[in-house]
Amino acid sequence: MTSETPIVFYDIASAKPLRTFAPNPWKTRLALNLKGIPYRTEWIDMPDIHDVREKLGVPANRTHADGTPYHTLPVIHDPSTNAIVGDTFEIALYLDKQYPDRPTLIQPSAIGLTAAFNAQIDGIFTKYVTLANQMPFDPAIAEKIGAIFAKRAGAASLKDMQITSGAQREEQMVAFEAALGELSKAYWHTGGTTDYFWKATDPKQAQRPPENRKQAGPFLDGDHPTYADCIVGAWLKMLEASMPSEDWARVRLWQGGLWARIVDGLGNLSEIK
Ligand SMILES: N[C@@H](CCC(=O)N[C@@H](CS)C(=O)NCC(=O)O)C(=O)O
Repeated sequence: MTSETPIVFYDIASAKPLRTFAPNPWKTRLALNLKGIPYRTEWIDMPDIHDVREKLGVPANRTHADGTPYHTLPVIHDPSTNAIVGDTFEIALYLDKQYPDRPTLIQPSAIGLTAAFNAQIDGIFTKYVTLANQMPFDPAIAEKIGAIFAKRAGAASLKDMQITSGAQREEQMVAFEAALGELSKAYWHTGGTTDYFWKATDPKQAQRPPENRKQAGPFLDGDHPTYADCIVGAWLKMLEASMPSEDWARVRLWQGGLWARIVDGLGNLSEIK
């Protein structure tokens, strides 16, 4: 691959300034940056995703509740091989296979494990996605996008699906904190699988990580991110872009500031090229 043939990365356009906000495109952007592969972004308005994928000849990879397929981003087109890949996980596998001399995203022995982790993480964050009620849609098409989401969910409008304030939102925030508390146990350097680590209401019960683990982090396996960290990081970047700032500030501090350390630790991989 030469610099004349950067990968084309199709991402969902936001309001100006153009920036990534959707979680799946974030997974791929973090992965491309982690591998250090030259690429350029092609920004696509959400209502145009269908036509763009059809034109590229990529089959739809998600289905509505009634079983009908629909198109999504990201897609990558690699001019050096002419490969077009339209699913985040397949993109990660393609990049490792095609560019083995760059940092590995997924160890060959952990492909199934990482796929299961991806599904698990998507499930946790999707459950609370309505808390991200300030997605930076382009105002010119925001209504159209809202109508797409509402129709899919069988709601009258996007506003109807969102709990923007009040006791119900607070309940959701508390439940989300607990869900992320469960996830925080996967970070071995935070102290293991006991609830006491993050629910340390009684200081006598709080489990302290062993000395050698305190130094590690902030990623799942220590100092160096892999694709699994891109998956979690992608959802955190979505929240950063799309939650009211005061709520995002709370999430950053949950579980002893773990989420802030992760998202900040991915700072140099978050460049939008
Ligand atoms: N399984 C797909 C899912 C991709 C996906 O759901 N992308 C979302 C953005 S995060 C999308 O394009 N949504 C378009 C829509 O909802 O119409 C992948 O991993 O690439």
